[in-house]
Amino acid sequence: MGKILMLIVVLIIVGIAGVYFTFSSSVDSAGTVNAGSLQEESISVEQDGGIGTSEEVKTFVLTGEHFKFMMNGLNNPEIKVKQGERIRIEFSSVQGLHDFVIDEFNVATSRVGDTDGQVFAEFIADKKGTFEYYCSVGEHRANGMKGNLIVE
Ligand SMILES: [Cu+2]
Repeated sequence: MGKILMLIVVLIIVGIAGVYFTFSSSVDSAGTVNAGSLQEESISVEQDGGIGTSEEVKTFVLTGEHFKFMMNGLNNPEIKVKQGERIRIEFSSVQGLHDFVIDEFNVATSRVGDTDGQVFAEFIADKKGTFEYYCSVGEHRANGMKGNLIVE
């Protein structure tokens, strides 16, 4: 009797594991297909696949307002990364029209106003140094809307 119970328990466990495995692998493939509906996500998924690495993306979330960038309460923050890292900049405006540009990495988001939501740019920090990021709208850069990306 005890052996039969044991056998039933084992069968149930194996069954659950099998269902779980099937379920999780179908979620993986469905997730990739469904990502098409989320434009941002599908782009990063494709880029990750294209490069052929599982390296994670380092994300920085900035906002723009009159003549300055903000990140975590800091004005025109230093953005420090390591050489070779994949960087994602998520940018939105809380006031006025702005963008986020780094010439040396060919990074430029589209210009956003405060009702336009969030845009992003991704790049690989493939060279060391200090590079200026700035807003290319009007005289914003000259008025101090800029900061440094430091690649170590
Ligand atoms: Cu600006």
